[in-house]
Amino acid sequence: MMRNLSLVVLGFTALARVQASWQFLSRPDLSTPVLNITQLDADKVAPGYLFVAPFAGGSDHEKHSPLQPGPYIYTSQGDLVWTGFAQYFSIWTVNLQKTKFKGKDALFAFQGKHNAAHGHGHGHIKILDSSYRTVGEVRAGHHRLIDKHEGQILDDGKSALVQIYQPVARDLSEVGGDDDHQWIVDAQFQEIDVESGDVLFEWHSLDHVPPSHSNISLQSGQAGDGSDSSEAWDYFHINSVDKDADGHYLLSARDVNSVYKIHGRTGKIIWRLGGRNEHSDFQALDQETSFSYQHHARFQGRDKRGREIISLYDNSAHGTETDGGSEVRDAPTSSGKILALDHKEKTVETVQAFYPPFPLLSKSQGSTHVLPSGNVLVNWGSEGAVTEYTSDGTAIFHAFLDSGKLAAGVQNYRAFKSEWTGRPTEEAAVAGLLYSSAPGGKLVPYSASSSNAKLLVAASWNGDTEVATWRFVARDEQQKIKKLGEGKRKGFETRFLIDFELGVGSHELSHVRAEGLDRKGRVLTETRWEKIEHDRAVPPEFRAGLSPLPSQKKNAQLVFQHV
Ligand SMILES: *[C@@H]1O[C@H](CO)[C@@H](O)[C@H](O)[C@H]1NC(C)=O
Ligand SMILES: CC(=O)N[C@H]1CO[C@H](CO)[C@@H](O)[C@@H]1O
Repeated sequence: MMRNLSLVVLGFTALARVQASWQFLSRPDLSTPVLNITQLDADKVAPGYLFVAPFAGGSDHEKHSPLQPGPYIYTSQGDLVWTGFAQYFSIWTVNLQKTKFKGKDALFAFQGKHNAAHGHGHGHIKILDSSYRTVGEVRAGHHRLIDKHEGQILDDGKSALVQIYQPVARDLSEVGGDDDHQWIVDAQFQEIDVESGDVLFEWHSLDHVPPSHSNISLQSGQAGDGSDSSEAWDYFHINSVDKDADGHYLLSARDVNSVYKIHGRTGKIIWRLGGRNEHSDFQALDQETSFSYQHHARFQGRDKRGREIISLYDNSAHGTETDGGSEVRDAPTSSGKILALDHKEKTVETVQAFYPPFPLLSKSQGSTHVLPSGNVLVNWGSEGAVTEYTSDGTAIFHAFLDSGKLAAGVQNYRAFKSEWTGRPTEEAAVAGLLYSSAPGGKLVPYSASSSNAKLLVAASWNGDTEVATWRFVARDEQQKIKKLGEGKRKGFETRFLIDFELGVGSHELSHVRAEGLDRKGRVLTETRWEKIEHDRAVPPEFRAGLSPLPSQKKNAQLVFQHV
């Protein structure tokens, strides 16, 4: 039984972020990546949140990595908004982004098995509404397995683009194969009717691009040696598919260093843009157009001169995600690129390139998201970092996707920035932790014999973007309710430290509860009554002395302050 506690005064201290395992008092189950933001120009970054899905590169034994790889939403300040780890997406997740589905904002991501050694993954796409409930799933048709690289929800959710890694046995003698080396990947994509699952369009690389165009030979073994279906030679490797208003498709094929525009009815190649590949319909007007092993090609409309604009992520490097295979390096760093194609002159010119603020060269993965504001978010793939730029190529935000000793192995396939309103159906969480205080303001384990106590309260609501204020209440064993106070929401978890003087007052507080209020003071959520814990270890940031408390009159009205 607790001793009588009366509320006296507040405690306050400003805190640095801590280790992943001590992040959230109300959610000790979460060990989410802690972004290491090295640059932030808050006035220039585009509005919206970061959508990422960091995961562990390499083997678990050799490298550290996010402890909970999964889809995440963060603010540009590095505050967690939503973790989709385990509860929403399991196994392995990439390509988290916002879309429109049946007139409403929605999220989607790929979830499936990851085969890092072969650079592919098999699974399906899941669509969540703004309350994070599953509202749709996309699978390939015609007995095909969806690969991880592309997923797009088009036209308000009517159709989806998916890409397929289909091993087939062929005579490969023209490119050095023999009876023991016959397996090749026929890279495919499908447009699927989301509601019915019907295949609306299907395209096969082997019908249009010969294996001899590949930039990674069968003999090199770097894209499979063709010896069996799981070692099928990935001569083409589609890693992105886009669709324009005319109904044509844009393909990025990494292993031919090329981007293709595909006719939306006939499937014929309308044009091909070879980066570092001699098979190209365009003459380069500058050096920077020569990309290789690129990702994420997207249509960006036309410019004033009528040129067709595309964006892409230029890796300029190749290697497997497990560090196996010898690496190709074509440039000092990777970059985001916007290119202009002049169809009259048959030329390609660089509109803007986006170079990393650190020497990042990604052997795999990567994306370039051109935002509505004109800012550009470049995601450095295997290097586990993102940078936002103004349209002239000035870096205004940079973050590594994990921190400290966990940062080393982190990778992220794509990153997006979008505005988002999250109204979770998941329950909000609260914690009430009782400690004693030692001279100098340190928190020490609670002892019933000390003359004071401090109650640390914390609340969070995974995925919520709307709570502006958290209000905390406590109750005693007789169900009598005592208001503790309220204060502004601060990040994913909002914490307050409350000083008590023991032996005064009449409340034997046993449970806490929090209410989340929106900007207009309406209650959006209520946590359950959670038992006040006496035996939780002191969090690291409270083991040192707290900054001195602002002086308050005893029994003055309780004022809440953040810790
Ligand atoms: C953040 O990144 C910078 C640049 O790599 C590094 O020097 C610093 O140690 C990192 N900080 C943390 C907390 O990981
Ligand atoms: C067949 C082909 O286009 N090979 C090219 C592959 O990429 C290198 C640069 O990394 C070029 O030099 C080759 O011509």
